[in-house]
Amino acid sequence: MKRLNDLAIFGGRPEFHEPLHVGQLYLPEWSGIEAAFRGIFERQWYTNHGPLVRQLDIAFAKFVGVKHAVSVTNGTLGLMILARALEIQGEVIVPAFTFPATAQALAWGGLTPVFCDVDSKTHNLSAELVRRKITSRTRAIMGVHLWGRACAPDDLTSLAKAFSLRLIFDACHAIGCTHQGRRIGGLGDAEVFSFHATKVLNGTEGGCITTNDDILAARLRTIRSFHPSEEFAVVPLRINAKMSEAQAAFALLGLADVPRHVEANRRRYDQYCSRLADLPGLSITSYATGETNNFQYVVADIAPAQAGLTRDQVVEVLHRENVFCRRHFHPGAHRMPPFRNDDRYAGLSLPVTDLLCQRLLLLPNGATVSVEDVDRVCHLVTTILTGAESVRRRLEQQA
Ligand code: T4K
Repeated sequence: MKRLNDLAIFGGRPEFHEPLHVGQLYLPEWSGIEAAFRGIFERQWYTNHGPLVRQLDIAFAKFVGVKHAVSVTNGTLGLMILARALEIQGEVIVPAFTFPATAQALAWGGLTPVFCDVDSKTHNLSAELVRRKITSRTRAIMGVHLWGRACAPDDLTSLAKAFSLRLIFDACHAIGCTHQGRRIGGLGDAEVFSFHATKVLNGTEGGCITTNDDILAARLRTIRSFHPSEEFAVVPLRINAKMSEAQAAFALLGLADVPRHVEANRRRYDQYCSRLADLPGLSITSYATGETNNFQYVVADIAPAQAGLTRDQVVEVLHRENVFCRRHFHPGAHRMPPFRNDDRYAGLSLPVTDLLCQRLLLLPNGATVSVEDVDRVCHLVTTILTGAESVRRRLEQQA
């Protein structure tokens, strides 16, 4: 195991020969992929609502416990067409502390995101923060279940009702996660999941909108395609947001594996928590004991005054060791184009978002991260933080 002077910033060899990424893939068994693709080739039916997409719509609705699941090309398109299907126009309150797709999907639909700060403990919107942003122009609230933690669904539902607002959730992090013991997916008017390659359930790319509203589901199914087989409702505008059979094949195989992957994620998460428990200035984001999380995200908070290093300095040293931990999310969505150059957002103060953007980092987790990998990453982090002063001096010399 490395000592301080063996770190790559001091001239040592990187701990990992190959990059260790945060977004590790959850690959299905090769035999399953082969069988699924044989079926696709034999049917010669690649897209346009083939049998695998239909099967996935049914299977994911059952998995989540909702009436309807509408698979789409990816989560971003899911968010875009959901806003369109609900005919939302005007302002939508969203957290700034999220992946940029959340807010940019609204902008694509001609909507105006109103950025809201998040709670420092949950990293999510709270009803109190949202209430302060509601004006006569507000039409909807879009919560994000960040790190798979439910985004105040009960309070936001009451608030949305009181102000006659639409309530939708970006559930892209929340596959398999629960709120009050029930799987996330049936909250608000509808929820949107991502099946991106790095997600615990993935279709390489992909996404899915879930809802209990029959009329909304019919509109979504019509909007997602120009293909005549999918006309269920009269809608003003359609788009090609179809999922392909190849994507559905991966997602169906992955769906069966979710419990196994979640359990393995949880073991690695626990390992990080116990190995890094006593480091001053570092804490790992916790998940509610009464709920299920997918443990995909191991989120470390670096408090610079106690740790002796900033989050960015820790990230730099880990990158030099080939550990590609991520600064999610940096910067906040409000500080990215197109919003950062928009006068309407000038002077926006979101102190918790800005703080989290400076302090959080994601550590590697996922199917291909071994117990030994976690041990080595934890050892590196421990070496870096216990030698914080020397590390900082070294980084300053190299700057
Ligand atoms: N809302 C929220 C809250 C979201 O988090 C996301 C997506 C969305 C909406 C939009 O959903 P989608 O339209 O994407 O379905 C990744 C994912 O690309 C993104 O889907 C995800 N959230 C976000 C949290 O993470 P990046 O830019 O951080 O990571 P990316 O794609 O570069 O992958 C991370 C690392 O994983 C890479 O550096 C290398 C490794 N990797 C990645 C891929 C794709 C592999 O080893 N193999 C691969 O095939 O966004």
